[in-house]
Amino acid sequence: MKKTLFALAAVATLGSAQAQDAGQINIICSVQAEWCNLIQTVYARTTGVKVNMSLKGSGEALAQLIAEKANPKTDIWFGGTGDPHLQAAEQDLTLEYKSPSLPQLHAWAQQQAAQSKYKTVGIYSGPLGFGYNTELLAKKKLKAPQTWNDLLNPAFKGEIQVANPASSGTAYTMVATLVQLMGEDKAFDYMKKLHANISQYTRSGTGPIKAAARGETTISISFVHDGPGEKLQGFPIETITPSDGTGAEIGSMSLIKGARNLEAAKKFYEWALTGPAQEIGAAAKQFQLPSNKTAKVDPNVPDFKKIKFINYDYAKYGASAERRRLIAKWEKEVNSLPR
Ligand code: S7P
Repeated sequence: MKKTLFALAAVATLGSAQAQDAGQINIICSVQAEWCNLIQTVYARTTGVKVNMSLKGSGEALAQLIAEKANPKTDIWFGGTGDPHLQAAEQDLTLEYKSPSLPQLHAWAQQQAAQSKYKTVGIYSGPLGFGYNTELLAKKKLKAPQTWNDLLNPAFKGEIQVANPASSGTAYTMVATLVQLMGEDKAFDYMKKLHANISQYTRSGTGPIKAAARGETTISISFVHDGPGEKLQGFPIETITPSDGTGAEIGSMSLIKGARNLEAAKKFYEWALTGPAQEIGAAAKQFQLPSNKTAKVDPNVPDFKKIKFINYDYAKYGASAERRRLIAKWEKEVNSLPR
């Protein structure tokens, strides 16, 4: 770890003059703790800036930003699914900022910025799919699910976990993906049937794959980039993306309107868009695809070329009214059903 920190500090792009410019920034960090902690350490050691980090999933982060709108305590929101970042932009919670580094980013990351009128930007992407515990499947003599319909197998009753879309950006990505893949009526019929096989709707989107890795559930609906990190810890977990098609998140970053440490936050924002800073994800065993085209892509990052993606409409499904409508419908027509 010491070696990694040293190497990362050496490649960080800010100079030593800035390193003496002590200040602070308040970040809500919506990736996993290992990545947040490594960013905090590397950035503070490289620049001298004190990084106050609060860890929250995407849905919870948006709720906090709405709650503190009149008196923002956050300067920057790093990571988390793109839809809530687009809603924050629409609700005027985030600041318009056009980074000079935009041309270095993949088209999907630039598109996220343009769609929000430059009030957010893509920092990584990751596909939605399934995690499964190989030992539990073998014990139950069951095959790994290949398609969305495979999850309806009655043998999986009580064996699947997914998060609750009201609190989780990951689960909202699933709802929006199914609606786009199947059409709204069929997607809701599907989710009603799936409900019978769900043991628990968790609060956070990363909970289900951790539960599958630890043998607490057989299958999770999750971002598949969260699988290799669990596997590297020795857990019997594999991931797959449905062969009939899936969606992907555009993990995003936003500057907060009314930020108290705006200049420091902008410097962090620029740093976070660089290739070396984006490689910190893989160093922390988090395997999303970096948005900066120059960042090295770790072999554990899912191979996007092998995945069948839907043409996800980020503008439509990132709109507050559409998200509210779909979540209310899910609560009423799906979550209220007995299991
Ligand atoms: O870091 C893993 C990851 O899956 O978690 C992020 C996000 O916080 C999930 O939020 P929810 O709890 O609201 O689902 C993702 O952006 C990221 O890829």
